[in-house]
Amino acid sequence: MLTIHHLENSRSQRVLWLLEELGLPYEVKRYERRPDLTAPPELRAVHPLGTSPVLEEGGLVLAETGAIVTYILQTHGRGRLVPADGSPDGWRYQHFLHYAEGSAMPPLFLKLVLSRIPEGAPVLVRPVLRAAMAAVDQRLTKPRLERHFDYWDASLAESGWFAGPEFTAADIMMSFPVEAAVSRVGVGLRAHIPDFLARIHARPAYRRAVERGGPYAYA
Ligand SMILES: N[C@@H](CCC(=O)N[C@@H](CS)C(=O)NCC(=O)O)C(=O)O
Repeated sequence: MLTIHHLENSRSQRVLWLLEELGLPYEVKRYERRPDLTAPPELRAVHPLGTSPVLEEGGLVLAETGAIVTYILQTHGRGRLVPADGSPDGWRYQHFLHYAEGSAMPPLFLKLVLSRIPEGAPVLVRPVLRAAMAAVDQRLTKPRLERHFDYWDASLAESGWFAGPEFTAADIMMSFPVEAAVSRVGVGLRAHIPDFLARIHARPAYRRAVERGGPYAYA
């Protein structure tokens, strides 16, 4: 039996969703965030990185969402949710599988960190820090994020999905950056992004995964 170590309100929601799409049996071990929003120390006992998701099956303990998604699809997927290997859509799929965590999430994470720094500082220095962080955001994060949002919108324009004409696991991987961007930043007037979110949120497997995973602020 597959076990997923799942942190509430986190990117590991995608793994539960993939398992629901494939109709596979699995066990969820849920973890609550600490007040500072970090993962509880018990996750360190599961994997040295102490982050979520982590998959366990047999003797395997695997961290990193993209690797977990690939493992599930290669071991249990029977060819579902992946375009033909080596085809143009297959390479688009590989691109978005890696891009989601490797390129899309870092500026979103930076944005989150910048917004939190002033709140953790003594009250008197907060206004100065707020101004400084806003300047960093304007110069560094905002233009980069705008470029990513344009890229997502253009990528979705053709079929409504990220990797070819069908729904694939690339859409599952991209769901978290898109959800995080819409809820943390707002993506402005980009036609295809809200439509993508509405379609994934309406999928029965997505709804079932949210029920299994518990609190998820982005659904
Ligand atoms: N790139 C990794 C990121 C893992 C990660 O940072 N997970 C977050 C969940 S959103 C986490 O566990 N955060 C809690 C912490 O860092 O203490 C992946 O996709 O698995």
